[in-house]
Amino acid sequence: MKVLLVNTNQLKSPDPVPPIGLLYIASALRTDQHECNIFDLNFIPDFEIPLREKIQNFKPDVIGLSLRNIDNTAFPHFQFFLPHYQKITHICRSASPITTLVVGGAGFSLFPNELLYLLDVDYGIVGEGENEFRLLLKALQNNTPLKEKLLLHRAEEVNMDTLFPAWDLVDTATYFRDGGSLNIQTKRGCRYKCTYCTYPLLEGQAVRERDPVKVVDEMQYSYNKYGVDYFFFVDNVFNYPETHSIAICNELLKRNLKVNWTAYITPRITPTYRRMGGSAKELYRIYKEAGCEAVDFGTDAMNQHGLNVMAKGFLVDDIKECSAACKAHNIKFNHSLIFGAPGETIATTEETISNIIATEPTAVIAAIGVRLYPNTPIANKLIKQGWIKAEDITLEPVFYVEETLQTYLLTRLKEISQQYNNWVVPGLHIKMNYPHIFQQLRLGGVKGPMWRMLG
Ligand code: B12
Ligand code: SF4
Repeated sequence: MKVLLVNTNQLKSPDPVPPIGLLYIASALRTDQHECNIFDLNFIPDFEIPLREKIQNFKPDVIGLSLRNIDNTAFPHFQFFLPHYQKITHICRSASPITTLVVGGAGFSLFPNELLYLLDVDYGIVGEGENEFRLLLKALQNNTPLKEKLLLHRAEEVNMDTLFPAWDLVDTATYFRDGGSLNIQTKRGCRYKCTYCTYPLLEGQAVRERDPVKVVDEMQYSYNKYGVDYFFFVDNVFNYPETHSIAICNELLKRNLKVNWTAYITPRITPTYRRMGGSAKELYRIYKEAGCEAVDFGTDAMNQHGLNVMAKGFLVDDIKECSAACKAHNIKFNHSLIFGAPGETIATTEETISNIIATEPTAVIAAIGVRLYPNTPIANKLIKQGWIKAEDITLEPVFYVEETLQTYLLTRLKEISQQYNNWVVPGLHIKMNYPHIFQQLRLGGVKGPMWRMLG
């Protein structure tokens, strides 16, 4: 079958993101000899006529739309992408009314019922698309279209060792130049249960690892073919389990692959790793040796009350230990924070601010309020407490900001970010909204996450 996969994402902040999910799907579809093309809106700002022409010329049997972002989760000035998706589905439908339209992606998977209702499409696939999309195409090929419109990821588990993105279908070299890194996934799933977080919902709680050799094969391929020497590990938590991340580092070192990388890290050391004689200092030493240049800590708060409320499962001392280990090994680090969680007060807020400053981070990215998503523990609790109704947690972003703190946070975070050059507040558009400067820096060869430049 002829399949046109559309990357609908045009958001360039903080960086243009290559549609790696679509590329995994394309390579899975190719194993069944389907002919795949990718239409990438990231490179076609004014897409209406080109998309129409692409559909009319390629004549796909199926169009797969990847919906990544619903909004940019920035309170109070957020962007909302539903109208953009409605425009795209309308173009696809009118360009070829007989083509089957399928949607999927992280954004879709968070709000499948609402989006199926609001978008004129034939099928929606929730969760990982590799197997389910293949099954759907088989059914369409056999003229046995599936009865249900919403397909949950219920096919057998994706075999992590068969993953290999079809990088040849997008402009990988430009993505690397403009984004400063190339994405790669080493595992799926997150075993933690932070109260607000959607990642375990999207990828499950069981951690499924890729063979470290295959991970480094993929890195080697991108290095050889496109000159990629900076990677972004898109795992929810790269350092869980530590042993898997270390195995990847060892493989990089064995091959002497001279690349840098960055990742999302949880600031803690597991008891298992400690029992093996490990420590933060040792872990970050290995990371550094294997090319780790910058890590993004999912810290959220740095007072014990806030950490408990968000069920982070680590202590203020863990954050101190991991930050100090980064400093010791000259790894740049960012603390991502969420201010205004339930029960936070001025005192706990100030405690977080002073503790974070004391770790001497390269950067701090501060969010105001907790974006609520269906089925997360925090949303369920707030519904139970009567703060919000389940039906009000919908596509259009709702943020929980502790009521007594709203005005305080807006003023205080603005003040802090003026005082400290390395504090970024996306919701207030502070130090985030300079696309032209970012582009110049990238063209000048700056790699890695942009927050790196702040310290
Ligand atoms: C890593 C990451 C980042 C990194 C990306 C680095 C990079 N170079 O790639 C950074 C830090 C830059 C980032 C930024 C942002 N992110 Co982000 N990010 C993630 C994360 C953790 C993983 C994304 C990923 O690569 N997954 C791996 C790939 C393989 O999975 P996938 O793309 O989802 O694809 C699979 C399925 O979705 C499905 N699928 C995908 N497309 C399609 C299409 C069809 C037709 C089908 C059937 C299936 C299908 O199959 C794929 C393979 O299994 C997710 C959370 C998560 N766990 O998913 C958030 C997530 C995608 N991000 C999110 C957001 C909001 C953002 C930002 C807007 C935040 C901000 N304010 O800056 C920006 C936007 C950036 C941009 N330009 O678009 C949200 C999106 C939902 C929402 N609320 O709108 C998520 C889901 C997190 C959340 N809050 O829940 N992000
Ligand atoms: S915040 Fe990080 S550690 Fe916590 S559940 Fe989400 S992905 Fe897992």
